[in-house]
Amino acid sequence: MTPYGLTTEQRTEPLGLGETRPRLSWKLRSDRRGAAQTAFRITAALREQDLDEPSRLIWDSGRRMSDDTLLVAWDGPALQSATRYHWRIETWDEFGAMSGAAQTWFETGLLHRDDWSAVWIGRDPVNLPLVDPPTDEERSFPDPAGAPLYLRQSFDISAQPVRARLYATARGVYEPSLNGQRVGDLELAPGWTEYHRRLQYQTYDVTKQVHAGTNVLAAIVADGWWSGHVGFDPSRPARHYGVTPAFLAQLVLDFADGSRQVIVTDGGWGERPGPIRAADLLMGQFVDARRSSWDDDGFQPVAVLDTEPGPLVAEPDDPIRITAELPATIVDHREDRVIVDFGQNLVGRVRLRVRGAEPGRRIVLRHAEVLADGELYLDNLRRAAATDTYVTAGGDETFEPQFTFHGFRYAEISGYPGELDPGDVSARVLHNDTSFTGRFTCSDPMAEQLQANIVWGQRGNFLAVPTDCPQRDERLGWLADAQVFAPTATRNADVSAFFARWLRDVVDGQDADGAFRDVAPIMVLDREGAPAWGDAGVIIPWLLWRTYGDRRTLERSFDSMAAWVEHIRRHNPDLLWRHRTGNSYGDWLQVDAETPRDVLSTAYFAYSTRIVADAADVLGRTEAGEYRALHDKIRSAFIDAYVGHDGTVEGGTQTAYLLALGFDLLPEELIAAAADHLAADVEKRGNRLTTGFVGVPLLCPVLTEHGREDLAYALLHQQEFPSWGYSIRHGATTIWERWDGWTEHGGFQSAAMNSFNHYSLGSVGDWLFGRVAGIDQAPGSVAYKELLLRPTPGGTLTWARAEQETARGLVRCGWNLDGGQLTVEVTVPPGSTAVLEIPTPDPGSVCHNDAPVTAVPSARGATLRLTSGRYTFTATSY
Ligand code: RAM
Repeated sequence: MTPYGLTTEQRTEPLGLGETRPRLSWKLRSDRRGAAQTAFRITAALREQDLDEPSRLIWDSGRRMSDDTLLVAWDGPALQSATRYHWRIETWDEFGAMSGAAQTWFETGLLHRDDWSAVWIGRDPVNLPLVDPPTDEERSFPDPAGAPLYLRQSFDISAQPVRARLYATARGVYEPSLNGQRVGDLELAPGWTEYHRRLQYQTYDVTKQVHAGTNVLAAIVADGWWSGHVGFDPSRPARHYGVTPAFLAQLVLDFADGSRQVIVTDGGWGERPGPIRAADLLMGQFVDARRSSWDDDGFQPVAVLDTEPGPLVAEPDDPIRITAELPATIVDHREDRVIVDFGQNLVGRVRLRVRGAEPGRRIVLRHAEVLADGELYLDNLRRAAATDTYVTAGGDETFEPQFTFHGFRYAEISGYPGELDPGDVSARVLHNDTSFTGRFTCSDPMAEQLQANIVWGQRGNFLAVPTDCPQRDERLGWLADAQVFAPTATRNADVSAFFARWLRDVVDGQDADGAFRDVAPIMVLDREGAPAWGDAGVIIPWLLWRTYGDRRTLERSFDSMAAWVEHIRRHNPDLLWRHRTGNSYGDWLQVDAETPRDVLSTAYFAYSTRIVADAADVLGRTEAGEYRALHDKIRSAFIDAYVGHDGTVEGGTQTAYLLALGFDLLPEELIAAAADHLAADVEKRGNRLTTGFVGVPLLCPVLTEHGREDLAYALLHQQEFPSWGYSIRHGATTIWERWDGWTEHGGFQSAAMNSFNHYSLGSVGDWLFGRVAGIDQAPGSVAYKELLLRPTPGGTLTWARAEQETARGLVRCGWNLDGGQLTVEVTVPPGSTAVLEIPTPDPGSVCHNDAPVTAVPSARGATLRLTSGRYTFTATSY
């Protein structure tokens, strides 16, 4: 049994950590039946080789008799800034034998305010227009704060440092360089947070990029979210945080003799405009390559903007990176323009190679998710120009914008000199670099395409914050979208640190009355959150606890979670949530089935209250009883107001039933009747759904839970409108915002709101893993300690399987039907146990490796209790 996958603060080898008591985790791997950790020991040292020297350890936890593997808090000496710590984990197995060891490191960032001596520099806002502003031709969009800043400073050092770190951030987005070479591989740093509350700095190891002699530290800084266009409000399109971008950096050089030299941003730096004449996240980038980047001419002294570094925090999660590059095919070629297809609706930008153009040729790239009559369909981008322009320098050149991103599958390239070779154009995919380790596969290509569409929606929209969409002038951190999709996201990737970080924005956005907002960071919409939107502030911390065992985030969020529930209670003394519902969106983008808003909101009120009660229990808070009692009262109020004696739920929509059933809001004796009403509605519509964002995550899970997996599968396989299959049949490679984004009968939905890359309706992914393949955890389990494996053959599938890297290790579950035989294969990681339900009409037929096993007959087959290990069972199939 070996430890692997070591993380510090849920990240692999983080550079520049801000937590003063970081939490250490490891996973376990073993093929042995019943493998489990019984004890562990953590040791830490300042140098890797010192881990082998007992006298040089700075921390030794001693052997702790514990099965903990998750988020064990640092208990060594107080951490110093800018220091690398190596730590090793040793584990003991169920026989008490030492079973394995592994090691890793983390490095602290600048932990204290006075570690910073850098000051903010930029262009004096008063003189902005004077410094070579972009011409009308260069600015493809209104209201630029000026061309991006090219900032630089040279410095001399007498020796090669043994260690060099750059700590940097921007008001805007930045790309640092040293001696003409780009530093790091981060994109759109510092990301987007509630900037006036928390601004993230990044840490770079630049030891190999500095040398004895004269060096030049430089950065390009563009508007980004700070001063560029964000959101959809035409009356306030840009400059949400500030008028002009700025830069803050500190380069720390440590020499072999123990001395240290620090280079900081200050009034001695120079600034001038460069080849990037305009750059904006929504609008695009304009590059005039004829202008030189960094030669000595024309640098003016910078303005010192601010001496207080402000609310700086170390970037706590995986940064944005380029994670893939997709090739293009040419789909249309006319005189002066080519349309290329990357085969996938994606988020990122185009990289283009140009050979032998004359200087000054203007190449324009426009981007679209879909084509209409062979041309780019641009209407749904609204105000987002998503246009990149390159003016060639001449020669052999490669263009790729770095301070913008687009949501697109197609690009139109005009002005390209000569014949475009498809090998000279590619799409580069951008997102927060969370590790995608989940897999779902099955015998139905359409269901596999659905899974691919879900994953691509996640990739494209986990960019700085969980966004609703990546292409139009919106791209906001909508709370409901995030909470309905979050369980699915955890299947596909490790999103623990990503969500924990974004939750801080959610909490920062809470108002004095306890209301969360609809979006975080707050942008455009500064009103109280709507039902199912604001509730994300309660649901996601709980999800992170359940999925990853992240108790610290739950603790930090608890008061806000309770305050949200109190906010609702205060304004709704009869416990039906009808007042202060913000911009109540209802079951957003449902089809032809309006769920009464108060049914939806009251259901969510109950659900959030139950979570607060459960969270209080976990945290040992005294409020648990009070919230449980409140939950019971809301539930009674819900039943009195909305539930009929025949199990009907007010409104009678699928979503009304799904909320009542899924959130456990029905009296025991009416559950079966309500489930029948739900099933009848699906059947009456010819196995069609009506659910919007709020209902859809519950749809297949609730049907399956109540014995109607036949209908859940019918919905999965449905290809008529509205369904996932309908969009796939019409070429979707991502999840659409609306079921009717495009239909045969109506063409495109209103361009006023029609994204083809929105993850919300992809929340069915949790069911693909959880029920189709069968990986879930028992109700009270944390971080998949007690697995509930329920492979569920159905529909036209002949096999399905999923793999998921849980916080404790790899879980697998899959099944295969062959003739009359069902084979079930599962992997349970060390330390976890599982309840496996094998769906068979004949529990006596269950065999393990051909030998009969005793399985307990249960309602839906045979139940087995498993310890860790890999198993293959067979049984008679239905
Ligand atoms: C639109 C988007 C978004 C949704 C809001 C209510 O802007 O569809 O995803 O959350 O409306």
